[in-house]
Formats: sequence, structure tokens, C-alpha cells
Amino acid sequence: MRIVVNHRHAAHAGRQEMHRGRLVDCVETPARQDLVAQALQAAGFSDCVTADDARSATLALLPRIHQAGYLQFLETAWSRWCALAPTNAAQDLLPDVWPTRGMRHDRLPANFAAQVGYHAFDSGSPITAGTWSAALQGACCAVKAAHAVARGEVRSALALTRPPGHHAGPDFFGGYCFLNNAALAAQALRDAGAQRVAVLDIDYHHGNGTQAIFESRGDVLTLSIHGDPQTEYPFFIGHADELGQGEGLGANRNWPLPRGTGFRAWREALGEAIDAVRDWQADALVVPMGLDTFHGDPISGFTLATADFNEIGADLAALHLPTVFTLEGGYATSAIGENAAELLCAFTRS
Ligand code: OKP
Ligand code: ZN
Repeated sequence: MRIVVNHRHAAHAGRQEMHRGRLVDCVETPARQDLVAQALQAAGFSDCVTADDARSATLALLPRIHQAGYLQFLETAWSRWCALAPTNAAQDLLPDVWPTRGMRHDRLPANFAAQVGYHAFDSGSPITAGTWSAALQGACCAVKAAHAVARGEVRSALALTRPPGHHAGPDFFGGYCFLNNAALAAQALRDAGAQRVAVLDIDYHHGNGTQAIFESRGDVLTLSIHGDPQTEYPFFIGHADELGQGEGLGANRNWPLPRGTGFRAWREALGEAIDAVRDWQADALVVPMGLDTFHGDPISGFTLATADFNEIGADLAALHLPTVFTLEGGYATSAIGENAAELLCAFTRS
């Protein structure tokens, strides 16, 4: 397995996120990626590269996944924020106003704060001085991982990156995500010749960004196993009756599972999702790899144990598809490295 490392990830380090009416320390921290890198190195993964050389390919691919206006907003948000007031540079940028039902979504206000809210769906995903450079480098990792797999250099690759990506949609950020790394990998695989690409999201939270990006496309199958949105973030999407639209009808499936779900029931859903990938005759696979299904995760509600990640890796490997993993969630820092290593060791061994 090739590991494509985001060496600029620490440039994105949010201070605080809004949680239940107060600002609390961000749970999506730079330590997360470093801990996974250390654990993978200790487990013997040694094919590690960075992605600077994928920069121009990534810049060409980004507007195929994200709206041009959104990309420009992300790239310039920090300097526009700082230009508003000199003291802003010491402060993260968070939205505080959003368009709801009955308001206009077809006109982008000129007001900067309003633009932030237009492109955001929560107040927990701060934009910082280094957000754009970290997220862009992460996108490069996803594209380079996809190219390595598509060219047959390796059977599988991991985009070892943060911030995560699966909540980021065509023109929106949220859930700690800004650019959708998994979607970029899927598109890069398509462009390199894969006719049908499946994205199987195993993060605790519904991959709403990926679903939104591909919901009207029939060439990318999007599948997500996650906490039931009736009680779990992102709440407003991720139900089982979301099956895609137009040409994408039948190319989206969701497995919402109740908070408290253990590995036996979770693995049954995984089996169904894997069958769906097989039935659909995908010729490449992208796995947004969230490790927040772990029982010790501080913000999630499934009860998987470290050993269970082993079974997940083996189950996924049985598809025998060229596979790109992207690092998504996982906030139990004491276990994130071990859980990632369990899954990826089992995958490469199988
Ligand atoms: C990201 B990933 C507002 C923020 C609520 C958001 C969780 C995002 C999870 N208080 N938390 O899918 O692991
Ligand atoms: Zn998550």
C-alpha cells in the first residue's frame, strides 16, 4: 500500500468550534494525522510519498468536483477575513448566519459574513490562516493516491490527510471538511479509465458531501454506513430512501444505524454495501475511512473494538478492487493509529 502524506496538514489547526451555545476546543486536531502516520510506520508501512508533484493535476480536477466560486471563496476567505479588522487574524473564522427555507439561494450576497454562511452548513468548522493550503495539499494527496492505483503502480493507496473531506459538497463546507478528497479520488480514477467507481463511506457520520457531489451521476456509486440522522450529525440527510436522482437514480444507498450499534449489526450493513459494489460491477473503490465507529470515540455512538477493524480490512480486500482510502474522522486519539493500522494491515494481508 502506498501512503500519500499531507505534509502541510498542520497548517490547518482550528482553535474552537461552536458546540451547544459555546466555543469548545476543536476535536479535529493535527495530532490525529501524526498518530496515524506513526502507527503505520511502526506497523511496517514504508512506501510513503508526498504529493507536491500532483499540484497541477489537482488544480485541473478541483473545478470538476467543487463550484469555481466556492473554490475562490475558500482560497481567499482568510485574507478577506483579516482585511475586515486587524484583530481578526488572531481569531478563527466561523459563520453566524445562514440562508434557510424561503430565502434566496440563487444570489450570493456581497457581504463577507453572509458569504461564509452561504457556503457553510455548521458552525463547527473554523477556517484558519492555513486551511486552504492544508486542504489543497490534502486534495493533491487524494489525486496522487488515485493515480498510483489507476496506473497499476500499487493495488491500494491511502491519502493520509486532514482536514477530512466527506462532508464537503459542490459549494459547501462543514463537518470539519472543506475539499472532498474521496470525491476527487473517485473522479481521478474515472478520468484514468475506470468506467464505474464505487465510494463506500465507513465513517460514523453520513458522507453527505460525497452524496451531494455524485447524486445525479450514474458513473459513481455512493454508499454510506453511519449513525441514523434522526439523532446523529449531520441530521438533515443520510436516510435510507435517498437513492440518487436522474441518471444517478439507484447509484446512492445509505445504511443509517441507531446510536449504540455494535460490530455484528454494523458488519451486516458492510456486507450489504460490499454486495452492492459487486453487483454494480465497480472497477475501482474509494473508501472514506473514518475510524470514529470505535467505542471510545468522544463524539460518536457505535461500539466497534480495535480488533473489529481487522475484519473490516479483510472484508474490503475480498472485493479485489483497486482501492483508494482517505482518512476521514476518528477522534479517540489514543486509539486512532492502532485502529487505522489494524484495518490497513488486514487489507494488505488479505
Ligand atoms: C466529521 B467527520 C458543531 C459540530 C458538530 C460535527 C461532527 C463532524 C464529524 N457542534 N460536530 O465525519 O468525522
Ligand atoms: Zn465522522
